[in-house]
Amino acid sequence: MTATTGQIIRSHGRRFIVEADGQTYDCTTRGKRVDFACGDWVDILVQNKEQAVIERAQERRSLLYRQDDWKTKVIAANVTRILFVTAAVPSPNEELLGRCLIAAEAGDIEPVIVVNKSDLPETAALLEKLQLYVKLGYQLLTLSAKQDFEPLLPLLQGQTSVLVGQSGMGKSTLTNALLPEAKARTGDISQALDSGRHTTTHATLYHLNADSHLIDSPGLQEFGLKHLQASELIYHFPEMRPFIGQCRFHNCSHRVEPNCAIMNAAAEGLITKQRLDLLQRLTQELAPSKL
Ligand SMILES: Nc1nc2c(ncn2[C@@H]2O[C@H](COP(=O)(O)OP(=O)(O)O)[C@@H](O)[C@H]2O)c(=O)[nH]1
Ligand SMILES: [Mg+2]
Ligand SMILES: [Zn+2]
Repeated sequence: MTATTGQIIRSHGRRFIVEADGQTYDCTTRGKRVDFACGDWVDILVQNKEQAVIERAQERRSLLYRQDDWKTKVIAANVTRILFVTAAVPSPNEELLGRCLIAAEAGDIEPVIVVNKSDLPETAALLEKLQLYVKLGYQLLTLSAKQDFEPLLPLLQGQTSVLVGQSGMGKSTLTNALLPEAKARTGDISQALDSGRHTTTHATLYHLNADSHLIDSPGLQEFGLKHLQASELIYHFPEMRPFIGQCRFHNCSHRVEPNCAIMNAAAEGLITKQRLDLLQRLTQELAPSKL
């Protein structure tokens, strides 16, 4: 048996495909550990031409989680860029965008809001609504996956990117455009399949070129934020950072306390109501027993 190092390029449940020394190995883990993710660099012990055992993961640049009612699962490691794909149709869910930006800030991953389906006339109204996020300093790119996805290419170069967002926004269409050989499923059938139990923890890493990679995972439509502390949340809201430490109580939950600097700033119009609402909802979610 030989020890070597490789990268997980596919995960489904307990099975991992690792690329190492120009080959791929079907890997199991010691003690049925599942806390490895697509994108992880791992030390493996090669058993034969096809099989290996994952010994350990190397230090990660970042980690993204998926959350369901019961469990948090790691889905993608070492991602450097999150492309949040949205469109005017179907109806976009702004809560998901808000949560995605928190996950990105917390993981020190650069988010880009990709407004797809620019060919649809309803796009103008969506862009107006998203100006809030541009003012907060986030990058926004408008394109049509069907007509012209090229504006995306410079943003992918040199990065390990992941496309996230609600179903129906065009993630698979974009993936297909970028990787014709991937044949990600588009349309209604894929939505049914993607929401199935078995696919949600799947993830695949594709090489766009030697320095640029794309991780595709249906499970990343639902972010896990449970690994965050309620008290650190305001650090992940850029517009709230100037008010850190200015609340009357040092352990302020920014929900009910008098002289809360965050709520005062919202009352003065320096923080929008929807962002304050998001902070308060997340604070309650992350520390329900204390509040
Ligand atoms: N009008 C328009 N429709 C698009 C565009 N990109 C994708 N779609 C359509 O949107 C639907 C959902 O796309 P899909 O890629 O499956 O979305 P996903 O669920 O995010 O992977 C499909 O019917 C696509 O043909 C676009 O740029 N313009
Ligand atoms: Mg899809
Ligand atoms: Zn406060």
